[in-house]
Amino acid sequence: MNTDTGDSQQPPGDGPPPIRINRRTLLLGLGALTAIGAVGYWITEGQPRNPGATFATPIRIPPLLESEIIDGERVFRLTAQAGETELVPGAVFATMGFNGTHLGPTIRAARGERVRIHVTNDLTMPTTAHWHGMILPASQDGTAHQSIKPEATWTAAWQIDQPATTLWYHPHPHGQTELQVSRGMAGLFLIDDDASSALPSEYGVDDIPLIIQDVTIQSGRTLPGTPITAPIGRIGNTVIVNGTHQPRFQASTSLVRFRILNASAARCYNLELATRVTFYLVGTDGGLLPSPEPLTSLLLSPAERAEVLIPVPRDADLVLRSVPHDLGMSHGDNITSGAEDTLGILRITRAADATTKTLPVALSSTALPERKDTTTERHFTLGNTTINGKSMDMSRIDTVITANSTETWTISNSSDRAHNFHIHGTQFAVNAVNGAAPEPQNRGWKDTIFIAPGDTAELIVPFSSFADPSTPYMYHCHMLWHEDQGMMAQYVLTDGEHQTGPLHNNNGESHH
Ligand SMILES: [Cu+2]
Repeated sequence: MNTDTGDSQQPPGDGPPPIRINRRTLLLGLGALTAIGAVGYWITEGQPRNPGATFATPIRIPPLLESEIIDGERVFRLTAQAGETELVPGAVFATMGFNGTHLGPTIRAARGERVRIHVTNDLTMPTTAHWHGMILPASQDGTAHQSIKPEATWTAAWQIDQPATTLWYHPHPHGQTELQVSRGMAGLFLIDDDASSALPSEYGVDDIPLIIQDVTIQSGRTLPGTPITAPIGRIGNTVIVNGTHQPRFQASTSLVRFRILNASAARCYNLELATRVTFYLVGTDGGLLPSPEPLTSLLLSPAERAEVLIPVPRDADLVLRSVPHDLGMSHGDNITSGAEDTLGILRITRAADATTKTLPVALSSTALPERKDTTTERHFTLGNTTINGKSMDMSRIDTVITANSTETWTISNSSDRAHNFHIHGTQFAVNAVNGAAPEPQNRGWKDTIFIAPGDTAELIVPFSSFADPSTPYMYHCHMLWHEDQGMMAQYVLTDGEHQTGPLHNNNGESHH
């Protein structure tokens, strides 16, 4: 039995479905996948193993998106495309991406810059481009209210005014987000400022993006639209990172900054370095921490990001992996949701001539808002696929908020399913989880937080000055099947004088 695979023992799920599998290559390259599927459960409960130890494919690095300065704005161009990509040796998948057939280029801009991004849709279905974690006017946010029809182009423009961090972009079409994101429509959006240069910041050298997704290999069979077997959505059985199967990164420095994004539809990853080697959290969804926080594990639910520093000593051969964790559901639901899996993510080795870098002692971070700053308190209850008992209605405003105010949002998960909670147009602070101080990974700026069944999170949410009573922002579960099922609601920012509505769509213009 080959236990050095990065692949789990889940039953087949979906998306993206492989459309062609070359059986011979698959057998050569993946060895015992089918056998693992058959005995699966025994492995996780049984012998110790170290998936990832033999990973050998150099990890792909998404290219930086080129830009040009026009009239003082940094101008980018993205094109949504579909195609076929061999994500796993021998297995060709139907995929989607930006400026390519899978994933998207990394967008990079500095705080204070004005950016303008033209997004053209070459898909055969409507899409959108949402800038996840960005603080910007709702009309530029790229939700289903800014739909881009096939062959149309939509343009977003705003001034970046938030601290250095790792954001991302992905489609947000109502009911189709899981399909498009899990087929590969995801890219990073990096914001730089003076403070972030204290960290390793040479992109692709010592500043490495890790976009983690799971796909499903179905041993020679194509089964599009297989049923969902987990209460949190479709769980793949094979991990890819930046579109690379079984990746290895050869470090050319003794300290590497990884910007990790969970771009999976539903799977959560409990990341650790084998075996329990300390790494350092330096940034959360929306900014840097005051100082590096030593950790031995880190749970990332879909859409969450973490910036970590990993020391790579001489002769290092490290494995970043995901290990079993508790999503707070029943044992059976945890298992079908992948929480018992051990998965190799990335093997990290060091070049013989690597240069030495030292861990920074302090980072420059911005102060988080506090409960005493808030003027309004709201409560949200998460059901199986509802928020406060309601399902998404694009024509309904659920919450009206005064621009430039800070509110306390208390989110309770009253269902027996694990969820997370994402608020558009803001970065918030986590004041408490179940009445206690949050875990280190939730002590910085956040835009998405994991909320287990029975848990309650108290968020301090500052809202921007971008009042627009007719264009809503969303808040929703970022487990994409839940979101597509309608686990989403809308808020508008008003200046306190103007009433809301009628709702306005800012869709892309057609070419013809
Ligand atoms: Cu959910």
